[in-house]
Order: sequence, then structure tokens, then C-alpha cells
Amino acid sequence: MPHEFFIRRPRKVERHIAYLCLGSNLGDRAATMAKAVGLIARTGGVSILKRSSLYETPPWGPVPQGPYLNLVVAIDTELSARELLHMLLGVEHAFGRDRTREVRFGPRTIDIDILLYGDEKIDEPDLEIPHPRMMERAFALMPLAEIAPDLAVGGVSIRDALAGLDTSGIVQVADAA
Ligand code: PH2
Ligand code: MG
Ligand code: MG
Repeated sequence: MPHEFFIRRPRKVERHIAYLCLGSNLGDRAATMAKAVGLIARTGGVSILKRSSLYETPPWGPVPQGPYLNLVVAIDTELSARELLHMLLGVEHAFGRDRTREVRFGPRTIDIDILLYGDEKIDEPDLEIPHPRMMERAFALMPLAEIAPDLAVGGVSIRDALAGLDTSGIVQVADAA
């Protein structure tokens, strides 16, 4: 066996650009969102490239609940998609999110969803990328289109997808910080 086989080489670090959608509709929503973005920014192996404005959005889905604040950040990361997921679950937990006591699509202090991870497609029970419902959700596409208007997902431009959605009731509440 060639001896090179045993030489330990530094792991080649792969970087990906990922887009994260943050949402909150419980507690001090704006403060929670700002702190969550701060925690993500301070994570090793993650840097924030862009942050959208903050949007107030009507609740999407089957559960009657209060309005959300949503924003999208673009990050450059050397974490794998799964490492990123675990980091984000940790951030959610830090803001009191208790998944054992909540309703699917129901109210939450903070939700951080991975919309896109490079152009990878991942289909696992706890990790689906692109986010399977992102193209139907104006609350995610509006901030995403603000920072990455030329993206397409599965051959569909996010601008075209957004044009087909109801965006009434979505209000931009703050400029990108
Ligand atoms: N998140 C949900 C359910 N509904 N609606 C809006 N407007 N924004 C959200 O982030 C959101 C939602 C569950 O993750
Ligand atoms: Mg969500
Ligand atoms: Mg989520």
C-alpha cells in the first residue's frame, strides 16, 4: 500500500452559502430575533454575509396565532448542513423553545429554518433542503428576494414564485441592521 495513504492531510474545508429564515411570534419578538442573529454571527465557522429587513407577517398555516416577525440571513459556513441544523436547534433552545410542548406550525419564541444550503438537496426525516414549503411562503420568500433576488430553486425563480403568492399584510418594519 503506498505510504501516502497514511499521511494525515488537513481536512479540506468546504464552504457553503446557506439561507436561514428566522421567525418569532411570542415574547419580545424583535429583541429575540436580534439576539438570535447575534448568536449565529458569533458561531465558529459561520459568518453572516447579508441580513434582510425585518418583516411583520400574518401567521401562515392552520393554527390561529399572532403575527410573526421574519427575516432571512445569508451565511457563509464551513459547518455541514447537519452541524448547522444542530447549531440552530441550540440557538432555538437558548431562547426557551421547547419542542416537546408545542403545536406543529403553532406559535414560537424563535424558529430558525434552513431554506437553502448551497445547491444541495437533502432528504432526511429531520432535514429537508431546500425547505419543502419555502416556495409557498411569502414570509420567507419576501425577505429572501430582498437579499438574493436572482436565486432559483428547482428551476423556479424565487421572484416568480413570490409573484404568485399573497403578500398582503406583510409589512417591512425595519431596515437591515
Ligand atoms: N412559522 C410557522 C408557522 N407560520 N407564519 C409566519 N408568518 N411566519 C413564520 O415564520 C411562521 C408562520 C412555523 O414554523
Ligand atoms: Mg418554520
Ligand atoms: Mg423550524
